[in-house]
Amino acid sequence: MKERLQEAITLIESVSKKKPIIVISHYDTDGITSAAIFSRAMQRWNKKFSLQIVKGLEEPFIKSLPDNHLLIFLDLASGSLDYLKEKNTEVVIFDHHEIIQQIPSNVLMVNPLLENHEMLSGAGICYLFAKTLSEYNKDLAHLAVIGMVGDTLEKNLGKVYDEILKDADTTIKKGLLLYPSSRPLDRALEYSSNPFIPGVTGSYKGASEILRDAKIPRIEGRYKALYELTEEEMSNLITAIMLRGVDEKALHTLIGNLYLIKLFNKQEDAREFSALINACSRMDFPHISLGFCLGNRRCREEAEKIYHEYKQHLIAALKYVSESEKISGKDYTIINARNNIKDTIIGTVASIISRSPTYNEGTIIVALAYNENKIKVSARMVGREGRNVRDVLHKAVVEIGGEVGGHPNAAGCLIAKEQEDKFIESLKSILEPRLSASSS
Ligand SMILES: [Mn+2]
Repeated sequence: MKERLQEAITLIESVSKKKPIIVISHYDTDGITSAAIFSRAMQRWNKKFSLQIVKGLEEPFIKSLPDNHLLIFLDLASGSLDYLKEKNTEVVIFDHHEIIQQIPSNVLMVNPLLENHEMLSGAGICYLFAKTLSEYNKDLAHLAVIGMVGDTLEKNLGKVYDEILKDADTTIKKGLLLYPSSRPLDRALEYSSNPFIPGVTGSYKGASEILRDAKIPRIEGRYKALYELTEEEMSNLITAIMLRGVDEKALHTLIGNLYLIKLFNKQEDAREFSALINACSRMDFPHISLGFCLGNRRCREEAEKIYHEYKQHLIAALKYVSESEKISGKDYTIINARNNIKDTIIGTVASIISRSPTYNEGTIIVALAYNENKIKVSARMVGREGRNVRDVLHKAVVEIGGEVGGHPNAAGCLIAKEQEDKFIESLKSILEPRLSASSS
């Protein structure tokens, strides 16, 4: 990795004398923190560049990029090598995604998968790049920690991350991974969607009650934050959550390390920042979260407003789902939210309810929301065992048209609004167990 990073620095140094630089990064938390680290490092290195944040790399977009520029990709592009081969210019990629095509000669790839290196997120790679450039960039390490939890890499950390965590002066505390761990617990519980706690998620009253049950007192008018709990309080809280129907096994997967980092001179939960950055992107304000990462106070205010709004959207959506009429059968539930839930959060809503104890393992959840003249469809499987939801969607859109993307346990598609009834009917017939064995 060291040699590759050095090569990248040499290449950027020489090509930047002849060509302008375009940097392109991904819109999720890891991509935004990658962009923040990279931008600051380039600025300190006196390199000018323009930056774009994108949701993905489609062929037309890559085609539209100019040839006489140095193209630098962060946290993406490992899967787009065949398109990049066509570009008549130098390309540098800092990424950790799978490399499925031959690396063309105009591309310099920095990717831990290439050399059996410890897995790093995009922000982790960008941080190593920045630190190789100058030790002064060590003050960007906290952003690499946010990227790490954004991409949920924390279950398997190696030596490089040990050092990054040290550079960021991170405090690590074991406990329940309920965020924000650095804010009063009543709010953290009210907004908790993972775990989804029946009677508590979305209800301030329920949150106060569970804290009373767990014997967690108010001190000077406010509840303790998760990271301030004693061991006994932590275990009381875990028991109280289990008593509300959250499965013990599911809860145990939510016990792990809390990462507390400093940003704006305060100790804060890295997961909370990751969620905030993600919320800004989902609400279409990636530049605000980028400014936030770079320490801009006005962006911080804006980002917090957007994040708050995003959480309210989510809570309102969950409330809508719990009260609305659903189409249910054996092992499936279809939620047609129409205009009642924003299309940008319908996937998150489907994910949250697929983790709620209301549904049995193997249940398929399909949620629909309008997006102008289209309908955004998100399908999730509850638990690990069950039908392949991507295949289910594929079958359902065969006749009406629509492109399906995703994985066997989480997939989505866009369909035309006129096809609403037809889609639901065809979905039902695929999900219903056959009433008779006869086929024509
Ligand atoms: Mn990533």
